[in-house]
Amino acid sequence: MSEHEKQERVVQARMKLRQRFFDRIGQTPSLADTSPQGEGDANRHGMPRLPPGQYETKKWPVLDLGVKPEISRDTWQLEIKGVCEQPVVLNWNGLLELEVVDDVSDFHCVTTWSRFDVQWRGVRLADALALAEPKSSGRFLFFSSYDGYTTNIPIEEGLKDDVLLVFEADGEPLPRDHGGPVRVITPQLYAWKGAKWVKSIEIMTQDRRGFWEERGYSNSAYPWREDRYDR
Ligand SMILES: Nc1nc2c(c(=O)[nH]1)N[C@H]1C(S)=C(S)[C@@H](COP(=O)(O)O)O[C@H]1N2
Ligand SMILES: [Mo]
Repeated sequence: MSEHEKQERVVQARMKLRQRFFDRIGQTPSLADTSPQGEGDANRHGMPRLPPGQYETKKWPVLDLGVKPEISRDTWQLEIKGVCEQPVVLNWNGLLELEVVDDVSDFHCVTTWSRFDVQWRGVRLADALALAEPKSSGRFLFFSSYDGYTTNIPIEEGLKDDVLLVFEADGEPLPRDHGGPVRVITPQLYAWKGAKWVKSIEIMTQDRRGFWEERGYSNSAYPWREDRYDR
C-alpha cells in the first residue's frame, strides 16, 4: 500500500467513525438527559459544573490499585485490536504523529471529589481508533492497563471530542502516579472509565465489564444522575 493509499484509508475510517458517532450518540446518557442534575453554571456540554454528590477539590488525589507500573515513553506501547481492519501498535513516536490537542476539562471521581479545569495535552482517542479502522460491528471498547486494571465503554463514548490519550497535565509530563506516560480521560463519565498506563484497547462486538464494573460499579458511569453503582 502506498503512503497515499494509507492516508486515504485512515481518512475514510475517520469519516465512517464520525458518521457512526452522529448516528448513535443520541443514546449516550450525556445527550439523552434533558435535565442533568448538579450545581453551578453549565459546562460546555450543557451539564451543571458540579455533578450531584460531588465536591470540588483543588488537590489531585491519586486513585488506583496500588501497583504503579514504571514505563518510560520509550518503552510504552498501546495495542489497538479486535474487531477492526488494521490492528495497530502505537509507540510514543506513533502517538505524536497524530494531531496533538490541548484541552481543559473537569475530572469527576466516583469517591465524590471533582477537580475542575485540568489542562490536558494529548491526542484524541477517536484519531487513534481510526488508525485501526474499526468495523461497524465493533461497538464496545475494553481497555487494559500495565497494572492489570481494565475498564469498558461503548465506542461512541470513546469518540467524544474530549476523550483523550493524555501525556501532559497542567503543563507537565503526566506523572507516573496519574498514569504516565499515557492514560485515557473520559470527562463526561466518572474517572474510573479512564485507564491510567493504558496498554491495549480491544474493539468488541459485545460489552465486557472491567475491573470495577465487575465489582458492582455502574456500567454506564454517568455523573449527572449519580449513576455510581449497580444494585
Ligand atoms: N490503570 C488504572 N487506571 C485507573 C485506575 C487504576 O487503578 N488503574 N483507577 C481509576 C480510578 S477509580 C480513578 S478515580 C482514576 C484516578 O486517576 P488519578 O489517580 O489520576 O486521580 O483513574 C482510574 N484509572
Ligand atoms: Mo475512582
